[in-house]
Amino acid sequence: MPTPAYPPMNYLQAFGGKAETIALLTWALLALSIAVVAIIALLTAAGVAMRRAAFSAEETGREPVVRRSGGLSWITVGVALSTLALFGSMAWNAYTMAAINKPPREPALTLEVIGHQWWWQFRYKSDEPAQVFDTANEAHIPTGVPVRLEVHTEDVIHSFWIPALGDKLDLIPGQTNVSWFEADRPGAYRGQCAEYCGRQHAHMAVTVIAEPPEAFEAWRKAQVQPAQKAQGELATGEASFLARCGVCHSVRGTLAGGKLGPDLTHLMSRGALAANTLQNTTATLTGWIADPQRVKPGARMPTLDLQAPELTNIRRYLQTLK
Ligand code: HEC
Ligand SMILES: [Cu+2]
Repeated sequence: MPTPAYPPMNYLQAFGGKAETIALLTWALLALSIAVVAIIALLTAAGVAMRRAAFSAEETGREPVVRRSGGLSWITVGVALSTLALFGSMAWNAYTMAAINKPPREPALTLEVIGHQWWWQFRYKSDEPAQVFDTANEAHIPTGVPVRLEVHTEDVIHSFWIPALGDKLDLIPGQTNVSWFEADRPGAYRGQCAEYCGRQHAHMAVTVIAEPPEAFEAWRKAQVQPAQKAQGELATGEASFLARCGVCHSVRGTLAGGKLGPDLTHLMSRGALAANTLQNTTATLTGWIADPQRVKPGARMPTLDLQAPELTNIRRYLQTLK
C-alpha cells in the first residue's frame, strides 16, 4: 500500500498553546512513571542482594526465622511518597484541565467536525450562508488564532485527536461537544480517530493543515467556489459521475448532492484519499474508484462494476475538481 501523504503522528511535541500545556503534563507523568519503575526495580534488586549477602555470611543455607526489624519504616516512607506523587499529579491534571478549558482569545473560526464510519466531514461555518462549505479529511486552519470546534457524529462514537494541537474530543451520538485548538506554526498535523469505531477505525486518519492567515484566506475563497462546468469530452465523465456517484457525493455546482460520502467539489486540493489511507495520485485515485473495498474493506463506498472507458472518464473528470 502506498505511504500516506502526510507525516506520522507525534504526541510528545506540541505546536500550539493548548497542546503545550498538555505536553508538559504528558512529559511530567512519563518521567514520574519511569522514576517509579526505576526506584522500585532498584529497591527490589537491593533487597535481594542484601538477603543473599546475609545468607552467605551465616552460611546456614536455611530460611532465617527471625526477621530483621526496620522493614516497616520503608513501607511508611513508600506510602507517603506515592501519596504525595499521586496527589501532585492529580493537582497538575486539574490545573491543566482548567488552563485549556477556554481559548485565550475569541476564536476566529468555527469548524464543525462530523464523524462518519470511516472518514471526517468538516463544515466551515459562517453567518453568511453563501460562505459555508464542506470538505473532508483535511482541514485547513489559520495559524496564531484559536479555532472553535463543534463535533458530532452521524453514526457511532468517534474521537477527534490532533495531538500536536490539542486534546481528545469525543463525538457522541445525539450530542454536540464544543472545544477549541490552535496552531502556532504552519505545518501538516496528523490526527487519528481515538475511539474504536469499527472495522476501518485504523484508516480513519485526519490532517490539519495550518497556514498563515493570508494563505488560509486564499484557500477558503477557493473552497467556497462551486466546481467549474465540465466542457467538451469531460462532460461525458461528469454525466457518468452524476449517474454513478451523485447519490453519495456532492460536487457543488452540479446535480450531484449526495451526503453519504465526502464532498468532492475540490477533491484535487487534497493530498490524500480515503481518510489519509492513500496518497492522492492518478494511480491511487483510479484504484480507489475501481475497487474501494480492496483498499478499505467494509468502507461505506461499494465497489461498482465500472468498465474501463467509463472509469477513465470519471477519473479524468474528478481530476478537474481543483
Ligand atoms: C453508496 C455511496 C457511495 C457511492 C455510490 C460512491 N461513493 Fe465514493 N465514497 C463513499 C464513502 C462513504 C466514502 C468514504 C470512504 C472512506 O474513506 O471510508 C467515499 C470516498 C470516495 C473518495 C475519496 C474522497 C476523499 O476525499 O477521501 C472518492 C474520490 C470517491 N469516493 C469517488 C467516488 C466515485 C468516483 C464514485 C462513482 C463511481 C463513488 N465514489 C461512488 C460513498 C460512495
Ligand atoms: Cu472513528
